[in-house]
Amino acid sequence: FSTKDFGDTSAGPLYLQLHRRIVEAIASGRLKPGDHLPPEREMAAQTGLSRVTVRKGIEALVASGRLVQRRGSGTFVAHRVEKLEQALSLLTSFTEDMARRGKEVHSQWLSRGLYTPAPEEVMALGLGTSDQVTRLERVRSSDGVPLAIERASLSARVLPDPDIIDSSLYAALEKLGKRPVRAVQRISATNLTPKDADLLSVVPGVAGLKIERVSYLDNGQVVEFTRSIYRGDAYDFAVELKLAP
Ligand code: 16G
Repeated sequence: FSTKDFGDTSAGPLYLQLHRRIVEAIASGRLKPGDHLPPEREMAAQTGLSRVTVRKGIEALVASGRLVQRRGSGTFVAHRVEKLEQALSLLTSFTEDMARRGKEVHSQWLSRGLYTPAPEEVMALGLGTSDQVTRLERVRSSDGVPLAIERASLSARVLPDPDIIDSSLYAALEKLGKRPVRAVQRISATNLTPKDADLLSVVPGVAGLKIERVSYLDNGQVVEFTRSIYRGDAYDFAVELKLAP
């Protein structure tokens, strides 16, 4: 942008002119998802607008979800997602779901290791007093768009070495002969915390889905207890219903 782009008072308030220019730049592809915007001070110098006007324009774009602000690292063009229709009755993994859609999976590790279990992990996994838990915490992305934060807990007896997971947990379990065949899943609404919103590159407070999965082997043994936060605007869950008996 340059100073000659602004100043025509018949074109409406200056912050809306800036807003419009940025929307046009995104629509035309001049600004792409993930692009970093210059700091407010630099944009003010470039456009000849005051910092207050620049801030107002940016705030309006953040509110409408076109831009994302991450604490400490600045303002970015948001990733817009198409809704993914996801069948609820099939026990699939993130990697399998994305492969079926022809999308590439990327996982950012937040942590992984062996820990002393928390009470809810003891309950869900049916652990004994001296059992340890393997925790895997990842941000899962599809074609570069972060969609979910997954926190999986497994008994260390099922998965003693967290480092054997390459990209897919279910593929690793398959190799160990422990691929789950049944699961109970619970879904509830949540507003993303600032930290989770940061990890998913969306604005804090937007709708998210909290999904909990407990999966089992054929013999009834629990395999995983996974708590995930999914982007609320990215998924459309579908399930077939039968007439109640
Ligand atoms: C899915 C599961 C999660 C499982 C993961 C394994 C939901 C809500 N969660 O994302 O429980 O741990 O798949 O994926 O569906 P991976 O094999 O790609 O690591």
